Amino acid sequence: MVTIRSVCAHDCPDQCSLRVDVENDRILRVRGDPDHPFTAGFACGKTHHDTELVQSPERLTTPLRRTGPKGAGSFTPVGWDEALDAIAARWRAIIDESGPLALLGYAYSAHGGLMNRGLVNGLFHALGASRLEAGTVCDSCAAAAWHATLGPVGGADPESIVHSDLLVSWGSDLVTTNVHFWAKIAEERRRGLRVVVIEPRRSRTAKLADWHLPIRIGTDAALALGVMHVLARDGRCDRRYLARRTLGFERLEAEILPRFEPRRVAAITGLAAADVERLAMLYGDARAPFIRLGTGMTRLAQGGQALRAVALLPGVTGAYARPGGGALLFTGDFLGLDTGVVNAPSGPRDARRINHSQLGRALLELREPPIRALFVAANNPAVTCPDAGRVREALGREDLFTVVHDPFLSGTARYADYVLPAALYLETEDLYRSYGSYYVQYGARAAPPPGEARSNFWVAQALAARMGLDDPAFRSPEREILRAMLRGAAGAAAAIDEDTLRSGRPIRLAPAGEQSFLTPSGKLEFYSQSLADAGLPPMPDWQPDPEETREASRWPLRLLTGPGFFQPHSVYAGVASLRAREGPPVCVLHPTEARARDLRDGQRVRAANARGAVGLVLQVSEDVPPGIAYVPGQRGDGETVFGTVNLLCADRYSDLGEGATYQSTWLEVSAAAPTTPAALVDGR
Ligand SMILES: Nc1nc2c(c(=O)[nH]1)N[C@H]1C(S)=C(S)[C@@H](COP(=O)(O)OP(=O)(O)OC[C@H]3O[C@@H](n4cnc5c(=O)[nH]c(N)nc54)[C@H](O)[C@@H]3O)O[C@H]1N2
Ligand SMILES: Nc1nc2c(c(=O)[nH]1)N[C@H]1C(S)=C(S)[C@@H](COP(=O)(O)OP(=O)(O)OC[C@H]3O[C@@H](n4cnc5c(=O)[nH]c(N)nc54)[C@H](O)[C@@H]3O)O[C@H]1N2
Ligand code: SF4
Ligand SMILES: [Mo]
Repeated sequence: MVTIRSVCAHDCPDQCSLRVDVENDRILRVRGDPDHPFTAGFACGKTHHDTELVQSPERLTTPLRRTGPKGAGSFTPVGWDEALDAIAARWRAIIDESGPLALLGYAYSAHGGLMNRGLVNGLFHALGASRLEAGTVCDSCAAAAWHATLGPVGGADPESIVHSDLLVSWGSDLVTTNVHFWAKIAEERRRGLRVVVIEPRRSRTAKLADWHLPIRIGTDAALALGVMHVLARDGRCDRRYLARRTLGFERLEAEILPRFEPRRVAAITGLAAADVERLAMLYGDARAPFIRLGTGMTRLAQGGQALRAVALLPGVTGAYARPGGGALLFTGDFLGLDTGVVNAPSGPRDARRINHSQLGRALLELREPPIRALFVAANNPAVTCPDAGRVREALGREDLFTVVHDPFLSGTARYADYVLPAALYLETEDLYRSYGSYYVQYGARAAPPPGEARSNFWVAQALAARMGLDDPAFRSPEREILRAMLRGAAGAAAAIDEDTLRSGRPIRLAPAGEQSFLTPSGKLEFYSQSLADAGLPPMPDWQPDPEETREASRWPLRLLTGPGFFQPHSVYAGVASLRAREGPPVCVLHPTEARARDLRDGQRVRAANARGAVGLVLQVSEDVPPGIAYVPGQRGDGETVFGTVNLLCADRYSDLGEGATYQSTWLEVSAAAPTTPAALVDGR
């Protein structure tokens, strides 16, 4: 038996270093790496089961060609050469007839490696295809708000929590999605660190907090502005820091803050006015308060304003200047590796861009040229994209040539003309850059993939060869590409020693000193001229959203979306033990809402609105407030009673970053019919 050091490639801020026990090319065990300061010797409850993920009997082992109607899931095995030749021939014909913009191909985040994600995107970049504006289903709203406020810089180092006296988890369920940071927090609590959680439901993290503020969904901007109001009123702002490092606070103070006195903030947020005062006091008193920003508050119509307002708070008290103070959304912008080597090896600088969260609409509506060929890797849009009904309708287009590369027959793969079997990350080697801590690491391949499964990297190179592309990235092995990425590096990455990196040891590259800002002014921007120039509110504010108000008058419940603990999105759907631990796909209602509808815990229910319907199992719990239907994770049709939750969500954009707005969804929940009519399965 040998033990191989690798890196967890799941879409997760922790990016654990892993120890993988392997015998005769078979993975026996996956553990956390004690030699990584952040991983701290344990893998989470999901990845701990990655032996089962890798060895799942549901994995695909050969390429497949469709033999039945789209969506039906009937396929016949074919060889790689046959599949790749057919795909390349079809793409060439489409390019000849309609030009390369008629192609859309991408890899998304289910493999977090810079090469396995980047090279697939590089293939389509080089072909001049339409480009996916990726991340709008996830964090583009949060990122745009952060950028407008601090610029493209990484936030506070999570390891600086050793200097903090207050941790505010704002819109993040850390115990579920950032468990290694939570472990550090737990350690520091013994030393007196206090923990405040701001979030609508009693999440796992909220239950463990010193203080949980059950804020009304979508009102975080009002709370942050209320805290600023109190700090300014009580003379607790750091005026020296404000003058030195920030822009526009006087205007905010004169024009916006007067409207956010605690009584009004209480009415907006559903919290008590005394709680707004108390939060301001706690925050103002803290020497080094650390705010962990989550994307939870941004997945709705006015999410950008929310994150922007909260990210400004440490500027008011000068916490951004102190070790252990400040805010963390992502660390990812810190490195400066030359990722263009894989992402954009050649091809036009600009091409038509397609928003990920409006994928269905783009596939149905775009003209000149319409999208005629789609390639999807490491993403399951038929389940995880908003307005999944429209995505499915589009995937059902007879004239759309679809290829899906996935380790499993995902909901999306069922619609493909060709399905290509993917290797899982433990079967690939790659370079990883964490987005939740300041580490970079090279992960080795622990075992070969089963059957004929192949990595994203391999597929990108094989298709590039058939399409006549000869950029070095399409001809070189991983290690040469790694060298090229380092050669072109600027900033922190320029200091990386290649041999240390290749040895598989994690390398820490954290910024030193106080928080830097890379906005146009070089300061933290309470007032953003760039937002004003784009016709957006230059200062954070909170107003009711007219469309949400209309929806709320039509439907009694609002959708709250959150992370599944053992079933995040759909990537672990092939692990039977994790499915069992997560339990059936649920809709959680407060007892008063269940009683009002005469519904019982454990009963099958139909959650529906004008857009669609999903069949789930009811869980009755006081952990969610009245007026809310909480649906954790995005479980596929094979697991739910029928449908999937994104059939209910519109593809409307958030106020900043054109992100998804899952939580601007209203609905009703009722008893599901004992037998589900087939018409309901697609929710339309
Ligand atoms: N186990 C697990 N781990 C994961 C994932 C997963 O699904 N499961 N997903 C991975 C991915 S892709 C991502 S992007 C990250 C996400 O990680 P984070 O960005 O840290 O967000 P989450 O932990 O998902 O938490 C979002 C929380 O916000 C709360 N929330 C919802 N609306 C509001 C609101 O209006 N205001 C406030 N204050 N809170 C609100 C929700 O109840 C939820 O608990 O996690 C990654 N890790
Ligand atoms: N309602 C609602 N919808 C949401 C969210 C929400 O909070 N609420 N969260 C959103 C967020 S934050 C995100 S990031 C997205 C995530 O959405 P997706 O990107 O669709 O994530 P997954 O469903 O986990 O995984 C996608 C697919 O990648 C496959 N896969 C795994 N590893 C590999 C690999 O190495 N290579 C290839 N080719 N395939 C691989 C998996 O089998 C799976 O089918 O969902 C979004 N959708
Ligand atoms: S915590 Fe995140 S990075 Fe670590 S093993 Fe789990 S999924 Fe992977
Ligand atoms: Mo995400």
